[in-house]
Amino acid sequence: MCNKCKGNFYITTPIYYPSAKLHIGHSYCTVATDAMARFKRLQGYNVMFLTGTDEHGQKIEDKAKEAGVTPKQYVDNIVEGPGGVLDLWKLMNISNDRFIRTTDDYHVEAIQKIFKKMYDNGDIYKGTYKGKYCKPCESFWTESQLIDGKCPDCGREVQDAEEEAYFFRLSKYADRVRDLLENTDYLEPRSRVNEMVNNFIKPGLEDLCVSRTSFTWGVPVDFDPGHVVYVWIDALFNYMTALGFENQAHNDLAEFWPADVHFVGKEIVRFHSIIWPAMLMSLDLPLPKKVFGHGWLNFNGEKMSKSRGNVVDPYVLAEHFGVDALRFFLLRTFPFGSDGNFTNEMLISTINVDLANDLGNLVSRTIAMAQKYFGEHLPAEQLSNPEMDDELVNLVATLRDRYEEQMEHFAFQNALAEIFKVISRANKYIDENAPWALAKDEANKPRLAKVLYNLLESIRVCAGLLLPFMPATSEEIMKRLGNPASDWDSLIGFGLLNPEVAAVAGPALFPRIDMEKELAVLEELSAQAKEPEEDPLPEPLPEITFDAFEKVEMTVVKVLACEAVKKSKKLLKFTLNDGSKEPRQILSGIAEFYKPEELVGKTLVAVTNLAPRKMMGQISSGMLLSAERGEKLNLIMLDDSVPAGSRLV
Ligand code: ME8
Repeated sequence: MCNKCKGNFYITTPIYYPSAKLHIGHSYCTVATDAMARFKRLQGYNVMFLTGTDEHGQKIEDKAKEAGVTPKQYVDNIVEGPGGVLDLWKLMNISNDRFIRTTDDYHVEAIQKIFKKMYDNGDIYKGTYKGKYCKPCESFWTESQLIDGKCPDCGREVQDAEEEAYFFRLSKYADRVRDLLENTDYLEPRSRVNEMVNNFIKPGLEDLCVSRTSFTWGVPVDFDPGHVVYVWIDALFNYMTALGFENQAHNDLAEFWPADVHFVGKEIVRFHSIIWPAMLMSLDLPLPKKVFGHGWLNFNGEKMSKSRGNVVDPYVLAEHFGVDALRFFLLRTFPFGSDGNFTNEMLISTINVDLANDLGNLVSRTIAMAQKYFGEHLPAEQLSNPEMDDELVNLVATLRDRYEEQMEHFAFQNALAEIFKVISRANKYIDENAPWALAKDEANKPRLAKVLYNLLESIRVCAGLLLPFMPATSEEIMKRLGNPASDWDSLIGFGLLNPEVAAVAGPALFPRIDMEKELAVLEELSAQAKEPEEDPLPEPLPEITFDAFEKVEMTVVKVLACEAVKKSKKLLKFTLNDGSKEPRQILSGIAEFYKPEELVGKTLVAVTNLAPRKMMGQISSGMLLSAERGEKLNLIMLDDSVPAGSRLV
């Protein structure tokens, strides 16, 4: 640790599973972690901020096979390729100190040693795995853990699985883990403790299957070829291998372990609050000080996913609205511990109200007035008026304490609310003091100078505290104020700014967005981004004999006339030439797919030996053949050269 530092602070994000490009929901946790890491640096801590990618497992192996590349090529592209994870974090201004890939050699070797250690101490043993496996989640479940027979995490189908496997004695640590959860602040928010204890510990913790033999893309168990280490063991230990645990690649364990906090999404709290501490207990290692389970972001009330065509692509959003605005929106709008609903309207209105109106206007109005009334810099002669000034001055002077209190509890939304209370108060202070009126009389100049100074000093403190959220904006505002002090010590109290401050104007920090226009653009992008979802294949029918098939008479027919059936939205009435002398009448429920006039003259296929039946009071003698999948329907149409009455065989 450096002499001047307040202490060490180690913070992590979940390492991302690169099975698909990241969406804005994924960025949420990393942006929050970045804000926390920057806050701690601002306070004067020596920070280690780790993020990375979790690259093993069957899902990756399957995806690579589908794409016709090796698993390593597949993950390399998503992690390091253009528009990949590393590019995204660069774009989002993520200030991680380290990036781990679980395919890094040092990590793989360390995981092998860790697995062997737990095998040697008796906490990993060999047995047979019988149970259920959720492939997308890479999770094993017992029958009793399933919800309605499906994966309790994602609700998808699970498969039967049976194989020789290694097990970790999770059951042995049940009491110690329960004590950790119930009697310490290890897991937050507190509501997640009850969820873990009631859903997983009380029903009885079973030993955990920690190796697989049905695929190969994982860390091999070096003393038993054919087995690969369960992906969650591999993944969880990244938090320590990245610091040098069981490897020589790094050497920061003594400085940074145990971690101060792991930020994780709510669905992986179970892994971090039950399995992770149990494994650390098994190896007699210090436990992380805290796990914080944040909520999920939905989009327009639905789960985020690329296939839904939501504009949740962080690249698109950042290009349209700017990185800082996006970072700000994520942390200003949603309480970190709860779920939130992302909408484009909310994003635009937050930018317009908080950033364009409140912050942006405060900065541009104040600097414009300072330049207009005083030119290069404010004069040293300034006149206070406690009655007018004290409320704003006190609010600014004590802002850092209120902000810090919220930040220490990861309450980003509340910390920002404190800053924006000051920004609103400062805007009101402009109206109360009406600098434009003061400027009319030369005698008021010292008072006018003080009013503008108070505003510029308020802006400096707010911009300094906004740094963890909007690093580029904070820097830009400081630049306009002539780069005054903005370290932690300078952000408490009032009056540190040089009275003769030389403020420089610049373009609008956040231009106002035309809501209607921008929503239309996003709508268009959303439609383009939509990856069509395949309709599921229909259920197969039971087998029939050839005899049964031969009994179906399929005849080529020509449409002589076609009209809608009155009072029916679905039915069309066809008059058909089936090759016989008499025209045949068939009613078909396809009105939503075809206009009657476009079918006249077409050559179709009908089942002609179906018993006639009455529909809407009219006789239908047979059925027209069509192809159906999902919502789509196409009549079977033949080349018009095929004569009516031909039989399909
Ligand atoms: O879980 N809103 O990786 P992952 C908020 N590899 N957070 C979301 C989200 C949303 N809509 N969608 C995803 C893994 N996340 C493991 C972690 S750590 C040892 C291993 C969050 O790529 C999710 O909650 O599936 C998780 O915290 C993170 O993105 C990574 O998810």
